[in-house]
Amino acid sequence: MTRRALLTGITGQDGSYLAEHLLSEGYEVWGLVRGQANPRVPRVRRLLQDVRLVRGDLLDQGSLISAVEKVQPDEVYNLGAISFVPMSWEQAELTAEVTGMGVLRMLEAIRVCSGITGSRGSADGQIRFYQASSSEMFGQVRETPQTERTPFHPRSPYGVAKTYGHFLTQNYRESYGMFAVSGILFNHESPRRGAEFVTRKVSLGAARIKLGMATELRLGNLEARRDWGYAGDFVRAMHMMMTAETAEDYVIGTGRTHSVRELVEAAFGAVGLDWERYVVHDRSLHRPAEVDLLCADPKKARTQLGWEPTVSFEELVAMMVEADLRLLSDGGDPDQCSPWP
Ligand code: NDP
Ligand code: GDR
Repeated sequence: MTRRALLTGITGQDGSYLAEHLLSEGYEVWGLVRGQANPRVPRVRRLLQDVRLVRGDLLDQGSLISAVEKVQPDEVYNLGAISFVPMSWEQAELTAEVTGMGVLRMLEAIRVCSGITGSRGSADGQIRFYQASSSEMFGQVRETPQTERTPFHPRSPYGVAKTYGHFLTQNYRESYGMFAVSGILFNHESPRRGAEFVTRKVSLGAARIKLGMATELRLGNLEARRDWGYAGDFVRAMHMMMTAETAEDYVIGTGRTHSVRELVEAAFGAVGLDWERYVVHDRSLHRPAEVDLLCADPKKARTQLGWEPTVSFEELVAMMVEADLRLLSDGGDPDQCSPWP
């Protein structure tokens, strides 16, 4: 029997890669899309032609119940969120509603549509649920590298909202016996990454300067360290968690950490430029509270799921810079269109 998956966040980076992966595994894939005239929906229709779309919004409980009733999924992947950390200070309440409460609404939609009313054990064979948890939950880290047992200390309204969603997913697993898992994913990037995130900002910046379209790149904190991996690798891990025998949470990352400064050096190096001549440090881009250092210990995923990343930091940066050089040379506007596929 063909398995059916429903994805929120289909118009985002991970939604696109996960949809492609699930289609290649023979799934029927549905994407939840919101808004009356969402400008990203035509792109999904064009580039993910085999994905079927259903209307709904993580802010609207009824719409999620209707979507789950209509699609009758075997698996739900909750990727939808306000995902840009700085925006979570500007719109903290909206972030709590979408990134935090949205998880509750989707879990409730699944619970109601599955007819789960009692306590644990009643949900066997029901809809499986994946929550896109984040390394931002670790925030101010007390140990490095971070594992599934490292305590959380989120440093932004986004991190706090994700922590709520994480514990709620665990709670629905414990309360109702639902197959509900969280992937604690560290930063993952690709040529499809939104232009507001630092890796894409840097790959676009280096490509623009190389092509004579810009003369400088303004960045905030150059000392922050992140464990950056490739999105294509990370969506495989999501699927592995959802098809595992037992419902468990996993840390997913490469186990290597680099500073923003090293990222810039690698990206400008890839186009043969000396970054120090072009990068301007801009204090106004610093965050009210920073996450200084993230580095995953993905041992559990490696040993229990057999998951391994396949793209190194250097390969990832080169891939993104090359894609942006091509996009800009072809006259593409990264704010309006995307370099998919
Ligand atoms: P993106 O920012 O690229 O995509 C976010 C998605 O959320 C978009 O499809 C957006 O749709 C959707 N969305 C926003 N608001 C709503 C809403 N009210 N109802 C339904 N959908 C909504 O994120 P990524 O693909 O990078 O990340 C996917 C998930 O994984 C997110 O939850 C993110 O927080 C989490 N995560 C990401 C990591 C990363 O490094 N990429 C690491 C760890 C966790 P629309 O087009 O309608 O705006
Ligand atoms: P992050 O990603 O906050 O880790 O969240 P982002 O790329 O925005 O920032 C990474 C680090 O780079 C520093 N930085 C800058 N960041 C941006 N965006 N722009 C700049 O100009 C800049 N200069 C320095 C930041 O201070 C930060 O330390 C991402 C998102 O995908 C989340 O949704 C996800 O949960 C986490 O990764 C894991």
